[in-house]
Amino acid sequence: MATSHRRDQPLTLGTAGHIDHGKTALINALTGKNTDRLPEERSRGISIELGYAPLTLPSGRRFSVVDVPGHERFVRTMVAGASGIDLFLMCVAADDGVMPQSREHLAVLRQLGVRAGVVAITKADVGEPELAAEEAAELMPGLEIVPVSAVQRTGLDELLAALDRAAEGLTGRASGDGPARLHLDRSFTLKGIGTVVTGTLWSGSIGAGDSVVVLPRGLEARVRSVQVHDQPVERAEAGQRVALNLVGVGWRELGRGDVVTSPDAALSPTYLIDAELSFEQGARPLKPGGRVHIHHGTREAPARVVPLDRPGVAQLRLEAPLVPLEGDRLIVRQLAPPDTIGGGVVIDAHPRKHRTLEPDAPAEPEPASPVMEEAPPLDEAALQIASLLRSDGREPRTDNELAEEVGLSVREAGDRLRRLAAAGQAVRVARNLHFHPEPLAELEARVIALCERDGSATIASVRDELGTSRKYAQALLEHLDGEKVTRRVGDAHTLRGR
Ligand SMILES: Nc1nc2c(ncn2[C@@H]2O[C@H](COP(=O)(O)OP(=O)(O)O)[C@@H](O)[C@H]2O)c(=O)[nH]1
Ligand SMILES: [Mg+2]
Repeated sequence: MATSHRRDQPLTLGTAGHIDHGKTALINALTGKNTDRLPEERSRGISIELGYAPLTLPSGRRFSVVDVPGHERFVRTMVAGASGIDLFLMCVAADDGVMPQSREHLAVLRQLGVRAGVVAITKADVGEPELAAEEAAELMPGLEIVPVSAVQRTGLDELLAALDRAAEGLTGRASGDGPARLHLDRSFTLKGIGTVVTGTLWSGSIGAGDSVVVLPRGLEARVRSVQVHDQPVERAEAGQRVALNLVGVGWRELGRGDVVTSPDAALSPTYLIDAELSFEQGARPLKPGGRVHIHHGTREAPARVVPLDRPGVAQLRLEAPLVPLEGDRLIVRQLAPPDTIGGGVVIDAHPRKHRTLEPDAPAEPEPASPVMEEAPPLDEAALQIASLLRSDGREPRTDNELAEEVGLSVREAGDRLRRLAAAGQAVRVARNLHFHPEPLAELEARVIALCERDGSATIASVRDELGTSRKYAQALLEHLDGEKVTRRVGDAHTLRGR
Protein backbone atom coordinates (compact mmCIF):
# COMPACT_ATOMS: atom_id res chain seq x y z
CA MET A 1 0.00 0.00 0.00
CA ALA A 2 2.98 2.29 -0.34
CA THR A 3 2.71 5.38 -2.45
CA SER A 4 2.26 9.03 -3.03
CA HIS A 5 0.44 11.08 -0.51
CA ARG A 6 -0.73 14.61 -0.98
CA ARG A 7 -0.17 16.84 2.00
CA ASP A 8 -3.71 18.16 1.86
CA GLN A 9 -5.12 14.67 2.32
CA PRO A 10 -5.82 13.55 5.85
CA LEU A 11 -3.69 10.90 7.49
CA THR A 12 -5.39 8.39 9.74
CA LEU A 13 -4.31 8.59 13.38
CA GLY A 14 -5.16 5.70 15.68
CA THR A 15 -5.15 5.75 19.47
CA ALA A 16 -3.49 2.91 21.36
CA GLY A 17 -3.04 1.99 24.99
CA HIS A 18 -4.37 0.16 28.01
CA ILE A 19 -7.95 0.55 29.20
CA ASP A 20 -8.63 3.66 31.30
CA HIS A 21 -5.41 5.32 30.16
CA GLY A 22 -7.32 8.39 29.00
CA LYS A 23 -7.46 7.78 25.22
CA THR A 24 -11.07 8.81 24.75
CA ALA A 25 -10.78 11.78 27.12
CA LEU A 26 -7.71 13.01 25.26
CA ILE A 27 -9.35 12.73 21.84
CA ASN A 28 -12.34 14.56 23.29
CA ALA A 29 -10.03 17.32 24.60
CA LEU A 30 -8.29 17.58 21.21
CA THR A 31 -11.32 17.39 18.92
CA GLY A 32 -14.31 18.34 21.07
CA LYS A 33 -15.92 15.06 20.08
CA ASN A 34 -16.82 12.27 22.48
CA THR A 35 -16.04 9.12 20.51
CA ASP A 36 -17.87 6.92 23.04
CA ARG A 37 -21.25 6.92 21.30
CA LEU A 38 -23.08 4.02 22.89
CA PRO A 39 -25.07 4.94 26.02
CA GLU A 40 -23.31 2.21 28.02
CA GLU A 41 -19.93 3.45 26.80
CA ARG A 42 -20.79 6.83 28.26
CA SER A 43 -22.38 5.64 31.49
CA ARG A 44 -19.61 3.21 32.31
CA GLY A 45 -16.82 5.21 30.68
CA ILE A 46 -15.50 2.24 28.71
CA SER A 47 -14.95 2.18 24.97
CA ILE A 48 -16.49 -0.85 23.31
CA GLU A 49 -16.68 0.18 19.68
CA LEU A 50 -14.31 2.12 17.47
CA GLY A 51 -14.83 5.89 17.65
CA TYR A 52 -14.10 8.47 14.99
CA ALA A 53 -13.33 12.18 14.92
CA PRO A 54 -11.68 14.63 12.55
CA LEU A 55 -8.73 16.63 13.88
CA THR A 56 -7.10 19.63 12.22
CA LEU A 57 -3.70 20.74 13.54
CA PRO A 58 -2.73 24.41 13.81
CA SER A 59 -0.45 23.83 10.80
CA GLY A 60 -3.50 22.92 8.73
CA ARG A 61 -2.62 19.23 8.57
CA ARG A 62 -5.70 17.05 8.89
CA PHE A 63 -6.08 13.76 10.69
CA SER A 64 -8.85 11.24 10.70
CA VAL A 65 -8.78 9.90 14.25
CA VAL A 66 -9.75 6.32 15.12
CA ASP A 67 -10.20 5.87 18.87
CA VAL A 68 -9.83 2.21 19.87
CA PRO A 69 -10.97 0.35 22.98
CA GLY A 70 -8.26 -0.68 25.42
CA HIS A 71 -10.01 -3.56 27.14
CA GLU A 72 -8.27 -6.91 26.67
CA ARG A 73 -11.54 -8.43 25.46
CA PHE A 74 -11.65 -5.95 22.60
CA VAL A 75 -8.16 -6.30 21.13
CA ARG A 76 -9.78 -7.72 17.98
CA THR A 77 -11.68 -4.43 17.65
CA MET A 78 -8.44 -2.53 18.18
CA VAL A 79 -6.77 -4.58 15.44
CA ALA A 80 -9.66 -3.80 13.08
CA GLY A 81 -9.32 -0.08 13.86
CA ALA A 82 -5.53 -0.05 13.62
CA SER A 83 -5.46 -1.84 10.27
CA GLY A 84 -6.11 1.36 8.35
CA ILE A 85 -3.95 3.86 10.22
CA ASP A 86 -0.83 5.84 9.28
CA LEU A 87 0.43 6.85 12.72
CA PHE A 88 -0.52 6.30 16.33
CA LEU A 89 -1.09 8.16 19.57
CA MET A 90 -0.04 5.80 22.37
CA CYS A 91 -1.54 6.79 25.71
CA VAL A 92 0.24 5.74 28.90
CA ALA A 93 -1.39 6.93 32.13
CA ALA A 94 0.88 8.76 34.57
CA ASP A 95 -0.69 6.91 37.49
CA ASP A 96 -0.46 3.43 35.95
CA GLY A 97 2.54 3.27 33.62
CA VAL A 98 3.07 0.70 30.88
CA MET A 99 0.45 -2.07 31.16
CA PRO A 100 -0.36 -5.29 29.20
CA GLN A 101 -2.43 -3.68 26.46
CA SER A 102 0.17 -0.89 26.06
CA ARG A 103 2.53 -3.67 25.02
CA GLU A 104 -0.01 -5.64 23.03
CA HIS A 105 -1.25 -2.61 21.09
CA LEU A 106 2.36 -1.71 20.33
CA ALA A 107 2.97 -5.25 19.04
CA VAL A 108 -0.09 -4.94 16.79
CA LEU A 109 1.15 -1.58 15.44
CA ARG A 110 4.66 -2.94 14.87
CA GLN A 111 3.29 -5.96 13.00
CA LEU A 112 1.04 -3.73 10.90
CA GLY A 113 4.12 -1.73 9.97
CA VAL A 114 2.87 1.44 11.66
CA ARG A 115 6.06 2.95 13.06
CA ALA A 116 5.32 6.65 13.31
CA GLY A 117 3.66 7.87 16.45
CA VAL A 118 3.71 9.98 19.57
CA VAL A 119 3.41 8.90 23.20
CA ALA A 120 1.13 10.92 25.46
CA ILE A 121 1.67 10.49 29.17
CA THR A 122 -1.95 11.07 30.12
CA LYS A 123 -3.42 12.18 33.45
CA ALA A 124 -0.23 14.15 34.14
CA ASP A 125 -2.25 16.00 36.80
CA VAL A 126 -2.21 12.83 38.92
CA GLY A 127 0.42 10.13 39.36
CA GLU A 128 4.02 10.36 38.33
CA PRO A 129 4.47 11.46 34.74
CA GLU A 130 8.30 11.15 34.92
CA LEU A 131 8.16 7.50 35.95
CA ALA A 132 5.59 6.62 33.28
CA ALA A 133 7.66 8.51 30.71
CA GLU A 134 10.73 6.44 31.62
CA GLU A 135 8.82 3.21 31.12
CA ALA A 136 7.43 4.50 27.83
CA ALA A 137 10.88 5.55 26.60
CA GLU A 138 12.22 2.08 27.33
CA LEU A 139 9.36 0.41 25.47
CA MET A 140 9.25 2.86 22.57
CA PRO A 141 12.70 4.35 22.09
CA GLY A 142 12.93 7.21 19.63
CA LEU A 143 9.34 8.41 19.95
CA GLU A 144 8.45 11.82 21.27
CA ILE A 145 6.85 11.67 24.69
CA VAL A 146 4.52 14.46 25.82
CA PRO A 147 2.88 14.72 29.25
CA VAL A 148 -0.72 15.90 28.98
CA SER A 149 -3.82 16.34 31.08
CA ALA A 150 -7.17 16.22 29.38
CA VAL A 151 -8.80 17.47 32.57
CA GLN A 152 -6.55 20.50 33.08
CA ARG A 153 -5.99 20.89 29.32
CA THR A 154 -2.22 21.06 29.74
CA GLY A 155 0.30 19.80 27.19
CA LEU A 156 -2.26 19.75 24.38
CA ASP A 157 -0.46 22.30 22.18
CA GLU A 158 2.83 20.46 22.68
CA LEU A 159 1.11 17.20 21.76
CA LEU A 160 -0.34 18.68 18.55
CA ALA A 161 3.11 20.00 17.62
CA ALA A 162 4.65 16.57 18.25
CA LEU A 163 1.95 14.93 16.10
CA ASP A 164 2.75 17.40 13.35
CA ARG A 165 6.42 16.43 13.51
CA ALA A 166 5.59 12.70 13.54
CA ALA A 167 3.43 13.15 10.46
CA GLU A 168 6.11 15.17 8.66
CA GLY A 169 7.34 13.32 5.61
CA LEU A 170 4.99 10.44 6.29
CA THR A 171 3.62 8.74 3.24
CA GLY A 172 0.01 7.68 3.64
CA ARG A 173 -0.35 3.93 3.57
CA ALA A 174 -3.41 4.21 1.42
CA SER A 175 -2.89 4.27 -2.31
CA GLY A 176 -4.90 6.16 -4.88
CA ASP A 177 -3.87 3.52 -7.39
CA GLY A 178 -5.29 0.07 -7.43
CA PRO A 179 -8.77 -1.22 -6.89
CA ALA A 180 -11.23 0.38 -4.49
CA ARG A 181 -10.93 -1.48 -1.21
CA LEU A 182 -13.07 -0.36 1.69
CA HIS A 183 -12.77 -2.53 4.80
CA LEU A 184 -16.04 -2.13 6.67
CA ASP A 185 -16.30 -1.65 10.38
CA ARG A 186 -20.01 -0.90 10.61
CA SER A 187 -23.30 -1.32 8.80
CA PHE A 188 -26.53 0.32 9.87
CA THR A 189 -29.70 1.82 8.52
CA LEU A 190 -30.88 5.42 8.65
CA LYS A 191 -34.51 6.38 8.33
CA GLY A 192 -35.27 7.65 4.86
CA ILE A 193 -31.75 6.83 3.66
CA GLY A 194 -31.35 3.07 3.95
CA THR A 195 -28.17 1.04 4.18
CA VAL A 196 -25.08 2.91 5.37
CA VAL A 197 -21.66 1.31 5.74
CA THR A 198 -18.48 2.88 7.10
CA GLY A 199 -14.82 2.01 6.88
CA THR A 200 -11.37 3.16 5.84
CA LEU A 201 -10.64 3.24 2.12
CA TRP A 202 -7.32 1.40 1.67
CA SER A 203 -6.91 2.10 -2.01
CA GLY A 204 -8.66 3.48 -5.06
CA SER A 205 -11.61 5.81 -4.83
CA ILE A 206 -15.38 5.41 -4.53
CA GLY A 207 -17.98 7.84 -5.85
CA ALA A 208 -21.74 8.25 -6.15
CA GLY A 209 -23.16 6.10 -8.93
CA ASP A 210 -20.41 3.46 -8.72
CA SER A 211 -21.32 -0.20 -8.84
CA VAL A 212 -19.63 -2.17 -6.09
CA VAL A 213 -19.27 -5.76 -4.96
CA VAL A 214 -19.18 -6.71 -1.28
CA LEU A 215 -16.83 -9.58 -0.50
CA PRO A 216 -16.52 -12.34 0.61
CA ARG A 217 -20.12 -13.06 -0.34
CA GLY A 218 -20.04 -11.22 -3.66
CA LEU A 219 -23.18 -9.13 -3.03
CA GLU A 220 -23.76 -6.46 -5.66
CA ALA A 221 -24.82 -2.91 -4.81
CA ARG A 222 -24.77 0.66 -6.09
CA VAL A 223 -23.41 3.70 -4.28
CA ARG A 224 -26.07 6.39 -3.89
CA SER A 225 -23.98 8.87 -1.94
CA VAL A 226 -20.63 9.23 -0.19
CA GLN A 227 -19.60 11.08 2.96
CA VAL A 228 -16.21 11.70 4.51
CA HIS A 229 -16.48 12.53 8.23
CA ASP A 230 -20.15 13.51 7.92
CA GLN A 231 -19.49 15.80 4.92
CA PRO A 232 -20.99 14.85 1.54
CA VAL A 233 -18.38 14.45 -1.22
CA GLU A 234 -18.50 13.52 -4.89
CA ARG A 235 -15.76 10.89 -4.54
CA ALA A 236 -13.89 9.56 -1.50
CA GLU A 237 -10.17 9.08 -1.96
CA ALA A 238 -7.86 6.43 -0.52
CA GLY A 239 -6.92 6.94 3.11
CA GLN A 240 -10.18 8.55 4.09
CA ARG A 241 -12.84 7.54 6.60
CA VAL A 242 -15.78 6.85 4.37
CA ALA A 243 -19.52 6.35 4.79
CA LEU A 244 -21.43 4.96 1.83
CA ASN A 245 -25.17 4.89 1.25
CA LEU A 246 -25.71 1.65 -0.65
CA VAL A 247 -28.71 0.62 -2.74
CA GLY A 248 -29.48 -3.01 -3.50
CA VAL A 249 -28.33 -4.60 -0.24
CA GLY A 250 -29.92 -4.63 3.19
CA TRP A 251 -27.82 -3.34 6.07
CA ARG A 252 -28.27 -6.67 7.85
CA GLU A 253 -26.48 -8.45 5.01
CA LEU A 254 -23.32 -6.40 5.63
CA GLY A 255 -21.06 -5.74 8.59
CA ARG A 256 -17.60 -5.49 10.03
CA GLY A 257 -15.09 -7.54 8.09
CA ASP A 258 -16.76 -7.18 4.71
CA VAL A 259 -14.84 -5.53 1.88
CA VAL A 260 -16.53 -3.15 -0.56
CA THR A 261 -14.65 -3.26 -3.83
CA SER A 262 -15.06 -2.34 -7.48
CA PRO A 263 -16.42 -5.11 -9.73
CA ASP A 264 -13.23 -5.15 -11.85
CA ALA A 265 -10.92 -5.47 -8.84
CA ALA A 266 -8.78 -8.58 -8.92
CA LEU A 267 -9.85 -9.36 -5.41
CA SER A 268 -11.46 -12.57 -4.23
CA PRO A 269 -11.89 -14.45 -0.98
CA THR A 270 -9.26 -17.01 -0.11
CA TYR A 271 -8.88 -19.93 2.28
CA LEU A 272 -5.13 -20.26 1.72
CA ILE A 273 -2.43 -17.61 2.16
CA ASP A 274 1.34 -17.86 1.87
CA ALA A 275 2.83 -15.31 4.23
CA GLU A 276 6.14 -14.23 5.61
CA LEU A 277 5.63 -14.35 9.38
CA SER A 278 7.55 -12.85 12.26
CA PHE A 279 6.87 -13.53 15.88
CA GLU A 280 7.08 -11.23 18.87
CA GLN A 281 9.93 -11.69 21.31
CA GLY A 282 8.87 -13.99 24.10
CA ALA A 283 5.89 -15.40 22.18
CA ARG A 284 5.29 -19.07 22.85
CA PRO A 285 6.67 -20.96 19.84
CA LEU A 286 4.04 -22.27 17.47
CA LYS A 287 3.93 -25.97 16.62
CA PRO A 288 3.77 -26.81 12.91
CA GLY A 289 0.08 -26.97 12.08
CA GLY A 290 -0.71 -24.95 15.20
CA ARG A 291 -4.03 -23.12 15.28
CA VAL A 292 -4.13 -19.31 15.54
CA HIS A 293 -6.35 -16.36 14.67
CA ILE A 294 -5.36 -14.37 11.60
CA HIS A 295 -6.55 -10.76 11.35
CA HIS A 296 -6.64 -8.88 8.07
CA GLY A 297 -8.35 -5.55 7.50
CA THR A 298 -11.39 -5.61 9.77
CA ARG A 299 -11.77 -9.35 9.33
CA GLU A 300 -10.40 -12.38 11.14
CA ALA A 301 -10.28 -16.12 10.68
CA PRO A 302 -8.91 -19.12 12.56
CA ALA A 303 -6.12 -20.85 10.69
CA ARG A 304 -3.50 -23.53 10.91
CA VAL A 305 0.07 -22.42 10.28
CA VAL A 306 2.01 -24.82 8.06
CA PRO A 307 5.72 -23.97 7.66
CA LEU A 308 7.07 -23.93 4.11
CA ASP A 309 10.61 -24.60 2.96
CA ARG A 310 11.62 -20.92 2.94
CA PRO A 311 12.59 -19.77 6.42
CA GLY A 312 9.95 -17.56 8.01
CA VAL A 313 7.41 -18.40 5.34
CA ALA A 314 4.28 -20.37 6.13
CA GLN A 315 1.04 -21.37 4.54
CA LEU A 316 -2.04 -20.28 6.43
CA ARG A 317 -4.96 -22.69 6.07
CA LEU A 318 -7.94 -20.54 6.92
CA GLU A 319 -11.19 -21.84 8.35
CA ALA A 320 -13.09 -18.77 7.14
CA PRO A 321 -12.31 -16.63 4.11
CA LEU A 322 -10.16 -13.49 4.14
CA VAL A 323 -9.88 -10.98 1.28
CA PRO A 324 -6.21 -9.96 1.05
CA LEU A 325 -3.86 -8.80 -1.68
CA GLU A 326 -0.15 -9.52 -1.91
CA GLY A 327 1.83 -7.14 0.28
CA ASP A 328 -0.97 -6.70 2.86
CA ARG A 329 -0.18 -7.02 6.56
CA LEU A 330 -1.62 -9.70 8.83
CA ILE A 331 -1.80 -10.04 12.60
CA VAL A 332 -1.37 -13.41 14.29
CA ARG A 333 -3.08 -13.92 17.64
CA GLN A 334 -2.93 -16.91 19.92
CA LEU A 335 -6.30 -18.54 20.64
CA ALA A 336 -5.90 -19.20 24.36
CA PRO A 337 -5.00 -17.18 26.20
CA PRO A 338 -5.77 -14.59 23.51
CA ASP A 339 -2.60 -12.62 22.84
CA THR A 340 -0.91 -11.01 19.86
CA ILE A 341 2.07 -13.24 19.04
CA GLY A 342 3.16 -11.98 15.66
CA GLY A 343 2.27 -10.80 12.22
CA GLY A 344 3.19 -11.10 8.61
CA VAL A 345 3.03 -9.96 5.04
CA VAL A 346 0.98 -11.72 2.37
CA ILE A 347 3.27 -13.21 -0.30
CA ASP A 348 0.61 -15.09 -2.22
CA ALA A 349 -3.11 -14.57 -1.64
CA HIS A 350 -4.16 -17.55 -3.76
CA PRO A 351 -1.42 -20.18 -3.52
CA ARG A 352 -1.74 -23.85 -4.29
CA LYS A 353 -1.98 -26.05 -1.28
CA HIS A 354 1.58 -26.93 -0.32
CA ARG A 355 2.69 -30.16 1.18
CA THR A 356 3.42 -30.09 4.85
CA LEU A 357 7.04 -30.31 5.86
CA GLU A 358 6.87 -32.37 9.02
CA PRO A 359 8.57 -35.68 8.19
CA ASP A 360 6.06 -37.82 10.02
CA ALA A 361 2.96 -36.01 8.88
CA PRO A 362 1.20 -37.66 5.96
CA ALA A 363 1.83 -35.60 2.82
CA GLU A 364 -1.30 -34.11 1.37
CA PRO A 365 -1.83 -34.61 -2.35
CA GLU A 366 -1.51 -31.50 -4.50
CA PRO A 367 -4.96 -30.66 -5.76
CA ALA A 368 -5.34 -30.75 -9.52
CA SER A 369 -7.96 -28.04 -9.47
CA PRO A 370 -7.76 -24.52 -8.02
CA VAL A 371 -7.98 -24.48 -4.27
CA MET A 372 -11.26 -22.56 -4.12
CA GLU A 373 -12.96 -25.51 -5.78
CA GLU A 374 -12.11 -27.79 -2.90
CA ALA A 375 -14.89 -28.11 -0.36
CA PRO A 376 -14.21 -24.97 1.69
CA PRO A 377 -14.41 -25.29 5.46
CA LEU A 378 -17.34 -22.86 5.55
CA ASP A 379 -19.79 -22.99 2.68
CA GLU A 380 -22.18 -20.32 1.43
CA ALA A 381 -24.95 -21.51 3.77
CA ALA A 382 -22.59 -21.23 6.74
CA LEU A 383 -21.49 -17.73 5.73
CA GLN A 384 -25.13 -16.75 5.32
CA ILE A 385 -25.88 -18.01 8.83
CA ALA A 386 -22.86 -16.11 10.22
CA SER A 387 -24.06 -12.99 8.46
CA LEU A 388 -27.57 -13.37 9.92
CA LEU A 389 -26.17 -13.86 13.41
CA ARG A 390 -24.00 -10.79 13.07
CA SER A 391 -26.86 -8.63 11.86
CA ASP A 392 -29.19 -9.97 14.56
CA GLY A 393 -26.58 -8.67 17.00
CA ARG A 394 -27.74 -8.63 20.58
CA GLU A 395 -30.96 -10.55 19.96
CA PRO A 396 -30.18 -13.35 17.53
CA ARG A 397 -32.94 -15.52 16.14
CA THR A 398 -33.06 -19.15 17.26
CA ASP A 399 -31.22 -21.99 15.52
CA ASN A 400 -34.55 -23.21 14.11
CA GLU A 401 -35.37 -19.77 12.73
CA LEU A 402 -31.89 -19.60 11.16
CA ALA A 403 -32.48 -22.96 9.48
CA GLU A 404 -35.78 -21.77 8.07
CA GLU A 405 -34.31 -18.46 6.84
CA VAL A 406 -31.52 -20.12 4.84
CA GLY A 407 -33.68 -23.02 3.67
CA LEU A 408 -31.87 -25.81 5.46
CA SER A 409 -33.16 -28.58 7.67
CA VAL A 410 -32.59 -28.10 11.39
CA ARG A 411 -29.97 -30.83 11.24
CA GLU A 412 -28.11 -29.22 8.29
CA ALA A 413 -28.18 -25.82 9.99
CA GLY A 414 -26.90 -27.44 13.19
CA ASP A 415 -23.97 -28.84 11.23
CA ARG A 416 -23.14 -25.36 9.84
CA LEU A 417 -23.45 -23.84 13.30
CA ARG A 418 -21.00 -26.38 14.70
CA ARG A 419 -18.53 -25.55 11.94
CA LEU A 420 -19.03 -21.83 12.56
CA ALA A 421 -18.48 -22.34 16.28
CA ALA A 422 -15.28 -24.29 15.56
CA ALA A 423 -14.14 -21.43 13.33
CA GLY A 424 -14.88 -18.86 16.03
CA GLN A 425 -17.69 -17.27 13.99
CA ALA A 426 -20.53 -18.27 16.30
CA VAL A 427 -20.88 -19.07 19.98
CA ARG A 428 -23.45 -21.47 21.34
CA VAL A 429 -25.08 -19.69 24.24
CA ALA A 430 -28.10 -21.87 24.97
CA ARG A 431 -30.02 -24.78 23.54
CA ASN A 432 -31.25 -23.56 20.14
CA LEU A 433 -29.42 -20.20 20.47
CA HIS A 434 -26.14 -18.96 19.00
CA PHE A 435 -24.58 -15.47 18.99
CA HIS A 436 -22.06 -13.86 16.70
CA PRO A 437 -18.92 -13.43 18.89
CA GLU A 438 -18.75 -9.63 18.57
CA PRO A 439 -22.15 -8.64 19.96
CA LEU A 440 -21.73 -11.42 22.52
CA ALA A 441 -18.40 -10.00 23.74
CA GLU A 442 -20.03 -6.60 24.02
CA LEU A 443 -23.00 -7.97 25.98
CA GLU A 444 -20.68 -9.94 28.26
CA ALA A 445 -18.65 -6.84 28.99
CA ARG A 446 -21.84 -4.98 29.85
CA VAL A 447 -23.07 -7.71 32.18
CA ILE A 448 -19.64 -7.81 33.88
CA ALA A 449 -19.78 -4.02 34.25
CA LEU A 450 -23.23 -4.40 35.79
CA CYS A 451 -21.93 -6.99 38.28
CA GLU A 452 -19.02 -4.69 39.17
CA ARG A 453 -21.38 -1.79 39.74
CA ASP A 454 -24.16 -3.58 41.65
CA GLY A 455 -22.20 -6.45 43.20
CA SER A 456 -24.33 -8.97 41.34
CA ALA A 457 -26.75 -9.34 38.45
CA THR A 458 -30.17 -10.93 38.10
CA ILE A 459 -32.22 -11.79 35.04
CA ALA A 460 -34.34 -8.71 35.74
CA SER A 461 -31.39 -6.34 36.18
CA VAL A 462 -29.68 -7.63 33.03
CA ARG A 463 -32.96 -7.33 31.12
CA ASP A 464 -33.36 -3.71 32.24
CA GLU A 465 -29.71 -2.73 31.84
CA LEU A 466 -29.41 -4.16 28.33
CA GLY A 467 -32.97 -3.28 27.30
CA THR A 468 -33.46 -6.83 26.15
CA SER A 469 -36.00 -9.54 26.83
CA ARG A 470 -36.00 -11.99 29.69
CA LYS A 471 -35.14 -14.82 27.31
CA TYR A 472 -31.82 -13.26 26.23
CA ALA A 473 -30.99 -12.03 29.73
CA GLN A 474 -31.40 -15.54 31.11
CA ALA A 475 -29.39 -17.13 28.28
CA LEU A 476 -26.54 -14.64 28.80
CA LEU A 477 -26.34 -15.18 32.53
CA GLU A 478 -26.42 -18.96 32.19
CA HIS A 479 -23.73 -18.72 29.53
CA LEU A 480 -21.51 -16.62 31.82
CA ASP A 481 -22.09 -19.10 34.65
CA GLY A 482 -21.11 -21.91 32.29
CA GLU A 483 -18.00 -20.00 31.22
CA LYS A 484 -17.09 -19.63 34.89
CA VAL A 485 -17.14 -15.84 34.64
CA THR A 486 -20.01 -15.62 37.11
CA ARG A 487 -21.41 -17.90 39.79
CA ARG A 488 -25.07 -18.29 40.61
CA VAL A 489 -26.21 -17.92 44.19
CA GLY A 490 -30.00 -18.09 44.37
CA ASP A 491 -31.29 -15.56 41.84
CA ALA A 492 -28.08 -13.53 41.87
CA HIS A 493 -25.04 -14.03 39.67
CA THR A 494 -21.74 -12.70 41.05
CA LEU A 495 -18.33 -12.42 39.45
CA ARG A 496 -15.97 -15.23 40.29
CA GLY A 497 -12.58 -14.61 41.79
CA ARG A 498 -13.48 -11.26 43.34
N1 LIG B 1 -7.24 13.17 36.46
C1 LIG B 1 -7.41 12.90 35.18
N2 LIG B 1 -8.26 11.92 34.82
C2 LIG B 1 -8.41 11.63 33.51
C3 LIG B 1 -7.70 12.35 32.52
N3 LIG B 1 -8.03 11.81 31.31
C4 LIG B 1 -8.93 10.83 31.55
N4 LIG B 1 -9.15 10.73 32.88
C5 LIG B 1 -10.09 9.78 33.53
O1 LIG B 1 -9.64 8.46 33.32
C6 LIG B 1 -10.73 7.58 33.08
C7 LIG B 1 -10.54 6.83 31.79
O2 LIG B 1 -10.52 7.73 30.71
P1 LIG B 1 -10.88 7.27 29.23
O3 LIG B 1 -10.58 8.41 28.35
O4 LIG B 1 -12.24 6.69 29.16
O5 LIG B 1 -9.82 6.08 29.04
P2 LIG B 1 -9.67 5.07 27.80
O6 LIG B 1 -10.22 3.75 28.27
O7 LIG B 1 -8.20 4.96 27.57
O8 LIG B 1 -10.40 5.65 26.65
C8 LIG B 1 -11.98 8.45 33.10
O9 LIG B 1 -12.58 8.33 34.35
C9 LIG B 1 -11.45 9.85 32.87
O10 LIG B 1 -12.26 10.81 33.47
C10 LIG B 1 -6.80 13.39 32.94
O11 LIG B 1 -6.15 14.05 32.14
N5 LIG B 1 -6.70 13.61 34.27
MG1 LIG C 1 -11.79 4.78 25.43
